[in-house]
Amino acid sequence: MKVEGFELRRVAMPLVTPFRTSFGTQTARDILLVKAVTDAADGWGECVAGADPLYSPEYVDGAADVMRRFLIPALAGVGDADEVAGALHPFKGHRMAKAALEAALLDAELRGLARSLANELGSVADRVPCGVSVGIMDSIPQLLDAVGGYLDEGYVRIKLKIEPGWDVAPVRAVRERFGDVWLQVDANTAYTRDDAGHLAQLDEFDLLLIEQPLDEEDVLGHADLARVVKTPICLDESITSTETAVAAVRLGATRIINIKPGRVGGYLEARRMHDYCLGAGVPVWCGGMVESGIGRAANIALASLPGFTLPGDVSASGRFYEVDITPPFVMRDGHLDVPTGPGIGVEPIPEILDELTTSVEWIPLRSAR
Ligand code: OSB
Ligand code: MG
Repeated sequence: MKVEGFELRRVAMPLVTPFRTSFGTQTARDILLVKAVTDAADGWGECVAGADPLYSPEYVDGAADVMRRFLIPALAGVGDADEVAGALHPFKGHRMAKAALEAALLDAELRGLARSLANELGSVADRVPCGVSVGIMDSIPQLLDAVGGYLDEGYVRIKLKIEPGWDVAPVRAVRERFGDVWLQVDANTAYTRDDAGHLAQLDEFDLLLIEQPLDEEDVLGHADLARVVKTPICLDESITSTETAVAAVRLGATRIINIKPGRVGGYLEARRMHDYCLGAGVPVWCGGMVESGIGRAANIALASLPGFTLPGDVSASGRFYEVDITPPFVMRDGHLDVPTGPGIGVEPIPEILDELTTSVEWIPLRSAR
């Protein structure tokens, strides 16, 4: 495959409702889409970096900068997606930017071969169960309304975002109202080691897991916390590679892992992490980053691998977007169908994409071949 260059496109997508987490409130996504133009086919990737470096050190303007300044030039001479991680390895971090470039090349390559990403990754299912991530609300009645609405739609698992001051009471209220639904919480690093006793109060609610209670660098703190709290700890932010996953599992810091392809540097690394976890008996689930249909399609493919035994933050397009840039993913019976077409199986709808686009930049590749 000869790569001619990459189009970097920014897309502004309003959310159906504000999404509040312990690190901020989002009302729209400023998405960086990457289109790889090759002699095989064009391919699409989505960069999941947020507008601000609040979830991870990456942010969307920084991702675009590192792509154009360092990453894309380093891809000159790369002939297929397998070679991307090696070519970009000298550059530290910036995994979300790297993941988007690799995803675009992988999509192009697979489209050229008329093979689906799901097949390529090792999919074993034709549909995946849908979980939903529910933001922090102003009041418990408002939260109960939102959760009730999602359960009526068919979501099979509820994740509540928590932070100090919004934890035990909302979890108790949801448990009391909705009975034994699959329920878990995500703190996005909002607690400290001193909160161990407080977090242990969540044990009585039979949660599937507590996601990333402490700072992302405090892996040891999670291991200590796991000896106080009975509910399984699941790391998100702390896990940036298969190597960090292995270390966290061995330390006893995490019993379950949230795999987000952007956070770990791409779908191929995500598969590697999955393979390790499957072998080690560590359940995994597919995280979400409020993706458009481009990233969502690829996440659904990943979530259909055999080790993804827990429902992911894999929701319908309508959970976040009134209008998606691809044909919307619609939930049926609490599940989404795994795309079967070439590559990620979906493409942007040109008129909608153009309407939501805020800038486009073409970066040609000076190929060494
Ligand atoms: O921690 O899982 C997270 C969204 C943005 C940043 C971080 C997280 C989230 C979610 C999202 O919880 C969910 C989704 O895309 O469904
Ligand atoms: Mg999380």
